Amino acid sequence: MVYRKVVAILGVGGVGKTIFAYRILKISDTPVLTLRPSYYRIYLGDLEVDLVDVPGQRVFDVAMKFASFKIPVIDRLIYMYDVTNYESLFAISELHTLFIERGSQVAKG
Ligand SMILES: Nc1nc2c(ncn2[C@@H]2O[C@H](COP(=O)(O)OP(=O)(O)OP(=O)(O)O)[C@@H](O)[C@H]2O)c(=O)[nH]1
Ligand SMILES: [Mg+2]
Repeated sequence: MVYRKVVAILGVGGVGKTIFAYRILKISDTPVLTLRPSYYRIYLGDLEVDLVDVPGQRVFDVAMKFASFKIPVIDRLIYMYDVTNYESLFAISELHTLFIERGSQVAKG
């Protein structure tokens, strides 16, 4: 039995989402601006993880792009911020608020 989980990486532009995915996959490239969603598959024993790297620069942009993918089930969210950029930390809470609002709309509909 293979278990499959979908994990999305969220955070504003430039916080290191793509390089984080690259590190996990041991890809040594330097990432360029992410314009499209990228899916990376990771195998951990009998767990199959689809890591979703989300494009977008500002909070609303990231949230809208993420919503537009219409991923049916997301098991985990990874929120990333840049420790040298205070605003990118606040952005996480704004992103989470937008995500919860969207989630409750889906639940109501
Ligand atoms: N050395 C080092 N470089 C980092 C780290 N995080 C990010 N960077 C660099 O910062 C830049 C932005 O990182 P990305 O991984 O592209 O950031 P992103 O969140 O995917 O940003 P988007 O361009 O919006 O997709 C890249 O040039 C990375 O090489 C880190 O922890 N260590
Ligand atoms: Mg990126």
